[in-house]
Amino acid sequence: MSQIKEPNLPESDVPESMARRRMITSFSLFALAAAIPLGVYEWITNSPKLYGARKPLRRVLDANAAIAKTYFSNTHLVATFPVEEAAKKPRTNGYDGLKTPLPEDWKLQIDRAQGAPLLLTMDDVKALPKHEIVYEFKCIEGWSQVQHWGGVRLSDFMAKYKLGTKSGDAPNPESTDDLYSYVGMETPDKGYYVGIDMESAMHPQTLLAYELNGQPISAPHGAPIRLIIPVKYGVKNLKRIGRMFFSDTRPRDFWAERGYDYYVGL
Ligand SMILES: Nc1nc2c(c(=O)[nH]1)N[C@H]1C(S)=C(S)[C@@H](COP(=O)(O)O)O[C@H]1N2
Ligand SMILES: [Mo]
Repeated sequence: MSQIKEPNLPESDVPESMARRRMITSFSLFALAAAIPLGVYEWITNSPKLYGARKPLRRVLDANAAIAKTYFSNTHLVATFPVEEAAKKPRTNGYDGLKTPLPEDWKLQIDRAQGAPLLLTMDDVKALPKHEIVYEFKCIEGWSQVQHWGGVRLSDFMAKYKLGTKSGDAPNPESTDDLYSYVGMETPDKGYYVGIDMESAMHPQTLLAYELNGQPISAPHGAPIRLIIPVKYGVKNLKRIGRMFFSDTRPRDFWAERGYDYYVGL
C-alpha cells in the first residue's frame, strides 16, 4: 500500500505523497462501489432500516456527545507491553530544537490566561504521581519500537497547576466548554514546536516524561522533560519542552507546516 514519506525529505515531496494517499483512498471506494452488484445496491438504498435518513443523522449526534465524554475517559487506551519487551537501546530521531545546549537557567514555562507565566523546576514536576508506560512508539517514517517511559500524566499536571481552562480553575469533566481546544509546546530555542488537541493532551496515557528505561532521559531523547503522547505519531512527541501554552486556535506545528496532517493520530 501507499508508503508514507520520510519527514526529513524536502518539503516539496510531502504534499505530493499526501495527495497520492488521498487519491488511492477515493479510488478504492470507487472500485468498491463498482464491485457491488446492481441488485444489491438497490436493496441497500431502498432499505429504511439500514440506510434511512434517521439513523445516520442520529449517529452524528451521538458522535458529538461522545466527543465531549471522551476527554476524561479511560477507554481507547493504546496497547501496552511487559517491561521486558522494551527496547534496551531506544532509537533517537529528530534534533530540531536540540542543536544548542539546554539553557543553564532552564525552567518549564507555562503561559496562563491570567497572571505571569509559571516557571517550574523538575522537582515541581516530580512532586506529582509517577506513571510508567511500555508501548509501541511509532514514527511516520515507518519504524516503530516498544519503549518504556516514565513521568507524570499531563492531565494530573494540568489539574495540580489549574491549567488549560478559561476560568483558571482545574479542568472539570462536567464543563469541557471551559477547556481551551489546544495545548502548544515548543523547545527553549523555538526550533521545534507542536500543537495538540485537548482531548489527546488529557488522555490518561499522555505523559510529561522524564525517564526512559527507568533512567533520566538523555539529551538526544529530550532531557530534562519531553512529551510522550502514545495516541499520536512520533512527530508530536516534542523533546526538551521549554514553554507550554493553551489556546482555542491551532498552535503552530513544525511538521504540519511541512505538509503533514495536523492531528497525526493513530
Ligand atoms: N525537539 C524535538 N522533538 C522531536 C523531534 C525533533 O526533531 N525535535 N522529532 C520528533 C520525531 S519525528 C520523533 S520520531 C521523535 C523521536 O524521539 P526519540 O529521538 O526519543 O526516538 O521525536 C519527536 N520529537
Ligand atoms: Mo518521527
